[in-house]
Amino acid sequence: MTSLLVIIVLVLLAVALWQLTKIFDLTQVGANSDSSQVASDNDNNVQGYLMFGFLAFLYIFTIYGLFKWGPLVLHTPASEHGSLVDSLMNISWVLLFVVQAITQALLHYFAFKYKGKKEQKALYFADNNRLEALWSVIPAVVLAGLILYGLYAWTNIMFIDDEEDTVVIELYAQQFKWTARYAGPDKVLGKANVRLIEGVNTLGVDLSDPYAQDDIVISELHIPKGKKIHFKMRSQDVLHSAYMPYFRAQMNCVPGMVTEFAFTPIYTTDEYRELPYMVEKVANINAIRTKKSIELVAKGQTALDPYSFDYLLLCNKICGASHYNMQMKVIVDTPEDYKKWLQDKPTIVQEVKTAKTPAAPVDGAKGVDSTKGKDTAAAVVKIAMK
Ligand SMILES: [Cu+2]
Repeated sequence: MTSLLVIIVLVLLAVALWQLTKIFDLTQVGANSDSSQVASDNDNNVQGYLMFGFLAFLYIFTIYGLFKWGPLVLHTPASEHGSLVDSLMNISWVLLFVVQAITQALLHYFAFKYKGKKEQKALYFADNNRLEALWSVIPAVVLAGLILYGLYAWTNIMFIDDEEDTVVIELYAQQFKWTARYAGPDKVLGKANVRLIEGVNTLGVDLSDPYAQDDIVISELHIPKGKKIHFKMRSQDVLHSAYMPYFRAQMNCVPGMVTEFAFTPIYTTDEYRELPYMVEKVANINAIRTKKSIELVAKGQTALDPYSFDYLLLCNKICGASHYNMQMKVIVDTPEDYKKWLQDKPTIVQEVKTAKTPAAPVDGAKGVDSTKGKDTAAAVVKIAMK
């Protein structure tokens, strides 16, 4: 509502200004001024130099942006194929910069050089085959090169060898959370259907499917370093997009179909935290948070917790009101730690069985749930305060 009022006020101000200039023009009638609508040499000169001014603005803003926001781009990739994505991106950037710098300079220089002059007539020619061939062939060759390299990168990244020993994990997207399902030792995910969703079986796993017997459903994603992780994505409701920026991985999650992406992590979470650039980044973030905390405490509010780096699985498709907070922590373990973490996890079949067995009326049993609720409530309050 406030923004609407601001827009209305701005529009009214603009109208008022426009009317004022009209009144000013009227007061000038009869004075010795040039009211002709045809551009004079002087007007053309001004326009010519303004072109150069705009060119300078473009260059200065580009250089400023490079220094100001350049360091914010993603740094060291944490997956095997990540460097391939990065080099494709970097080649595209370099090409864009070079082409942009040359074409903008030429465009604005010629606009200045051939600015209108009295008594000067424009030379007319219908076409020039050599020129047209030149400006068609060069972009065509460059673009074809880029596209071919992109295709080569894409097929390389998307190729999943069925014979290869991979960890198969399902990423289940729904408004607004992620759930992971591990395929277990048989490396095959059991069938699932939305119609089978009931109680703790939140992913609708078909519990009668032999392949589903060893499936494990979990809300925190652990993956082992150095092993290919084969993700299969599903969505319960709308389009989501599984985005793991540090692994240079992104894939849409589409209701009614299974999409896939596979990558091999090359740094454990702990190793990535120790990378010099990350140490520096985290120190910077924490310096900002400390400063903010001092302000918060002065106002009688709670201080912010210090930040530590974690890989995240984010949703990269605007899927609703809480889209911004649709995320899951991804922890890359050493293969040994991963094994240890996974070994005592109950399968979904066991979980459903436990849920169905009538629990003895012990006070503690319900207590667990209520604390969980409190935790979530506390988290919501924290987010709202941020
Ligand atoms: Cu989403």
